[in-house]
Amino acid sequence: LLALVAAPAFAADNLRPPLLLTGQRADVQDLSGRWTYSKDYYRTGLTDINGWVAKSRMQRHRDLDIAAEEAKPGTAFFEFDLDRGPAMQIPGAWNSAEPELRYYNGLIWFQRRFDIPAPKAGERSFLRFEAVNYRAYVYVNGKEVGRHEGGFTPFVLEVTDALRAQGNRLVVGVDSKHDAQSIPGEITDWDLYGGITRPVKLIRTPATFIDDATLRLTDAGRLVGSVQLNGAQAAGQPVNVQINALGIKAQATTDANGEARFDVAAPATLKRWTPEAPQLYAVRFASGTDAIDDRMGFRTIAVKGSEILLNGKPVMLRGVSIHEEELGANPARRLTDSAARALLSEVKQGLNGNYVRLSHYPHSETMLRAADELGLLVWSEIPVYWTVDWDNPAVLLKAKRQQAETIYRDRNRAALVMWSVGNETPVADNRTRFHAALAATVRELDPSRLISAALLVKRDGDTIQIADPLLAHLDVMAVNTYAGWYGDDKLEDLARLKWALPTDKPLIASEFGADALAGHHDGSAAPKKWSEEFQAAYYRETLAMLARIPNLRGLSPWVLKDFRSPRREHPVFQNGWNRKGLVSETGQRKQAFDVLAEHYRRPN
Ligand code: GCB
Repeated sequence: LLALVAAPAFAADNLRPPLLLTGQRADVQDLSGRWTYSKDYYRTGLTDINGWVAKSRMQRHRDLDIAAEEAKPGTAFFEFDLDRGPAMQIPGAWNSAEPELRYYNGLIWFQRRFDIPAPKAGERSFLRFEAVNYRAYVYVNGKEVGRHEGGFTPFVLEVTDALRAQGNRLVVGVDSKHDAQSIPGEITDWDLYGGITRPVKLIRTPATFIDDATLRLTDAGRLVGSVQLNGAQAAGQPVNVQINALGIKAQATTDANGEARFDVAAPATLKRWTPEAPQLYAVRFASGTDAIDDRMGFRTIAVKGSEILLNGKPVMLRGVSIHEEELGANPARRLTDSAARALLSEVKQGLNGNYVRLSHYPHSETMLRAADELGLLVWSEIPVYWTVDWDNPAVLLKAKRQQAETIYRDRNRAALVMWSVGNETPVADNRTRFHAALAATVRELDPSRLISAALLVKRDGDTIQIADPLLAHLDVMAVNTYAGWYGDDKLEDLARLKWALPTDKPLIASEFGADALAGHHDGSAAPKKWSEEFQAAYYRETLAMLARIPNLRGLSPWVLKDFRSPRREHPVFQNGWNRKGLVSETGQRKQAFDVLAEHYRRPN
């Protein structure tokens, strides 16, 4: 008998993502800390290849005290014991936790034991995972409570009936393996860190609770939003939204689906959020039995002709691309608030920036909240990167679901102005259909923000073009250009290159860059690649070339910090790192940093 213990059947075809993605709640138990783990290279804990007893002796999710079983008279026999396993800090990627796991790519089981306070009558409990890379199989006290696919988006599972007062056993199988049907696919130019990379929280709610709440400023000067209740008493309930600093208290009643809508005039005292003055307001959404708090800014964003308009005024995006990787010699994909602020402060204060491209996947909520507070406009991207299985509807659905989870999580962040539906995907009909469908989903779920994608350029002699039908679906053009680094152009050739753009939409140079090893110098008249001098000269020439494009409205060169990439194996200069950072992995600034900072200091 070939028994698949856990066939990979993930959530249904439903873009309404799980619950509780937004806002801050009162009754939350943080499950961060030391989790034990057990490696499962052959996935024996998930599959019983031929019906042998291997199944029970290797299934890590079982709710068993193995030491006690072994102490009993008899022949107890197990080949794991998560209660006595090694431990690592969660959240955090395993690649950085243990040298032997640096390039581990596969399944690892994690366990966290915890107690809970006695539940009040009718109370419900949910586990909220902020990110597990890439697939998660979740068990509570031996019972499967859910699965999730997608390494950068949150998911929530109800565990009300699975919990007990003491000694809860939460076991999560984490499979980092990417494949032809995953998003992203198997090959990326970054480290596909595996693990429970963002916090896990146990949330307790009343029987009927606020599942989702949103509010935003419209071009017509209205504050519009909604509250969604979940539970048996969701219909016909009074709810309100309150902003004390603005004297706002708006009431509404939920409809048969538990949803209530708000639409009130924004008072004249409202200070709009801008990068220069990132005003946030304490907002409280309340129902009869529940309340959530948030800190939110209000602004508008639009495109008119070649202009990007922030609060109705043209804005030039002065930024840089960043990966979600903390500063340090052994970074983990885990971002504390201070790690996020350290990266963003380099953009804001160091580079004189007002913008970040959070590439190539949704970054943690911590990063978005830090951008809201520090005053940096944000581009958020879905990891449809290079190539995925364009013709497979199940893969498109995965992309849409990741996009929906990100939108519901982040739509209350004023900093976030643009959704990118992909990066450097080669032009072809099936690929364009895929992206167009994804863009349509974004428009439907969040019509208030701009849509873009980082496209590839086409070279015709000395002319650079964008020949991409996807442009018709985008508000803002964005291109990655590496003339002078990849390819045959010399730096002095860049002055000759002409840009022939197909539309007058605003253009963002979403990437350009060159590698340099921090501290590696070449003071000659024609510095060689890998030196700080070459990188600085490349920046000067590229910035001069881009400045000649009339509809250029933004820059996010590649990249703020050197980042881990297993494809980069030059033994002198790379050793597993992409060296296009303006700072080294530990934060040492290279010469090009000052070139860009100086460029951003000049008036637009
Ligand atoms: C790109 C990719 C980015 C790479 C970069 C590079 O175009 O979008 O993910 O890391 O080039 O360094 O080659």
